[in-house]
Amino acid sequence: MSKTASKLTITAALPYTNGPLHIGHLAGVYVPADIFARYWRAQNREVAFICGSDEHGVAISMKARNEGISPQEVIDTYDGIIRKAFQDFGISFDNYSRTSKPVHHETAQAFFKTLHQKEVFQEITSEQLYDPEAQAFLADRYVTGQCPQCGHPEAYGDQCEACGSSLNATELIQPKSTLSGATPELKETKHWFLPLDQYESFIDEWIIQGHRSDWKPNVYGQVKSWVDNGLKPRAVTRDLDWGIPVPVEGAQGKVLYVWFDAPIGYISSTKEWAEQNGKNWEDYWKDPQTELVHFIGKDNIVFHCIIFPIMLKAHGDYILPENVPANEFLNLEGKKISTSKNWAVWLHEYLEEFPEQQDVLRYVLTANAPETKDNDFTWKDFQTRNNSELVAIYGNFVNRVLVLSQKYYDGVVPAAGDYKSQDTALLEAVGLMPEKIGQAIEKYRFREASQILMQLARLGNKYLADEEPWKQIKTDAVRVQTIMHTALQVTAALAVLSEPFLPHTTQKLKKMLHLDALGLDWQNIATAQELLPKDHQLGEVQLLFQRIEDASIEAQIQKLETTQNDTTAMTFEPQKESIPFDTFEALDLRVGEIKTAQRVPKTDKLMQMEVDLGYEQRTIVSGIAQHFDAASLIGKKVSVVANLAPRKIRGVQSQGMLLLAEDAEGQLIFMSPEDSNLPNGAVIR
Ligand code: B3M
Ligand code: ZN
Repeated sequence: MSKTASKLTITAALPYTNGPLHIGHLAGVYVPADIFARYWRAQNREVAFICGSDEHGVAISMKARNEGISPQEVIDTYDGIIRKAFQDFGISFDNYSRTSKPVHHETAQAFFKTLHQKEVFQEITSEQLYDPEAQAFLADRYVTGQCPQCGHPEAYGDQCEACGSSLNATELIQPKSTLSGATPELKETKHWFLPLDQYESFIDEWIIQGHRSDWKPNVYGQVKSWVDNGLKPRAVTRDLDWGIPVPVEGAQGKVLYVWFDAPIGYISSTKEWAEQNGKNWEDYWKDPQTELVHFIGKDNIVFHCIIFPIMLKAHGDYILPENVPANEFLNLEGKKISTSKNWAVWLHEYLEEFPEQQDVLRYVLTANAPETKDNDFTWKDFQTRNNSELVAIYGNFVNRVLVLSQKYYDGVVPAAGDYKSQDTALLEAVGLMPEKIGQAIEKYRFREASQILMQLARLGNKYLADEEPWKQIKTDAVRVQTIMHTALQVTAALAVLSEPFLPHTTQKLKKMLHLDALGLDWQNIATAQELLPKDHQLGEVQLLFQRIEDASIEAQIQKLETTQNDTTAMTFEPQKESIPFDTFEALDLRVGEIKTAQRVPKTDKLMQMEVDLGYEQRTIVSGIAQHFDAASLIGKKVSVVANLAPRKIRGVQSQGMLLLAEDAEGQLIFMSPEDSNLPNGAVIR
């Protein structure tokens, strides 16, 4: 069956409504997903491009807590900001819903009930982390600690963003409540666990044995490492007051884990859309002919390749994703994008400073997309690609063709005379473009596809420069008619093939070419040479792109530096709840001296050190190996939390914690005692 005969369900990760969107979101998820959706629609395929706001979870209730407002006020604010950003950037969802809607609550609760009735869950009463100060169980972002997999010092209770691992909070090393800073206690509570371990062979057969050769190596590799490490049961309920109530007996006060409910948000958003458009949502989620593709960032791979597929498999009547082309991360001017440090280019701010230039950002983020490795966005590269590609090649070519057509023929397409070899060579090259661009898009290689499109503009630009109609017009008007007729065909092809990448530009270009009257599609370009027939009336000419000057780039870089260092603009980690003096007194802080240091084998972040406390030597493991080399640590005076209960970290018994802070560049700095004459063991008060 031809690909276009089957339906295609495309999902894009549901953004949390706890903050605005930045360029990393567009580059990682939404622009590639939109190119994919627009492309397949252009092939006349039935597409459901689905997304919505992810409105539960601790990230939102924490934001509400920190700002002293309700979670509902938080989600209403950011749902509006995010929706507008998607509209402004032409992200063409067929439906953008929100998981706070009743349709989603009903869908997620029904899904949970089905699994419950099929006795899929393990109902386990176990000890979970509890904050005695805040009197709350510590789920997900309510607790941080060292990742047991990679040693990242700030892993969350459910996930480590550094290595992507999905965690149970009790696995965290030296956990700490983000509500009060207290060290959590263990307290019994009952949760419903999804027995991922029982579906290990399913995942193994479906992905690993299925040799998903068309899956990106970074995705396939992550899944394989989790299966190799062995899948463990994961709690899919939480003791939280913000979320979807668990719809079964004995679950009072409990809500669905946000990563259980959120992927079901794709289904409820499809339901909502289908109902509004007289369609059957099950055609998009249960028909084995339908293809399902999830667009996400790499930190969401475990949820979309393991947990959600197991939920769908356990439910029994859903299709599974055909592909999950997760992108890596986009950095900004050489550093990780950080919302807490305000090191980001916010979409709503971009549009204030570069009005009507959404396509420039879409193009640059596509041409530079982190498709197989983390990549870097720099304002200089943004300016260069705009000025030397969009303006100097694409825009310049189109503008010259249309201005000359106005000048020579009053904007009416001239008939072609006899073609020369260079004319037919160009038209043949144009005819191959739909296939070349389409193949790249179908393989999720959007960078490559965008450069093939730019190559088309280059060919047109070079043809015009070579043929110099503005010179030949004086001596051979008939030849110039053929040249201009040929060049106009290229502008028509550009207009149609640019649509997935540059939707706003395409609208302008189609208007200038009066293209809508002709109803051209990708197939026309592959086969016909007469895209714009003779006597076709062209429209008003306007510039498609404008140069970006150094000053505006400098201003952006300056703005980044200022807001990053400007304490007023900068958002700090929320200060923790105040603690009674005796909680502080319970801490025993000492001066220590590092005597030996070596990296913990098979980890890239963990350093094992022998620290002299004067009265004894301690073995301490710390996630600092990427910030310091072992040799530089020897002899360093450090501040040590000496009375921390020992913890086993990757097989090493760690007896204490070193105090460090992170500077604005993300570099860890020791909170070292100034005076190195302080004796080891001296108490820090
Ligand atoms: N809300 C995005 C994130 O992890 C998360 C995606 C849900 S997709 C179902 O930032
Ligand atoms: Zn980790």
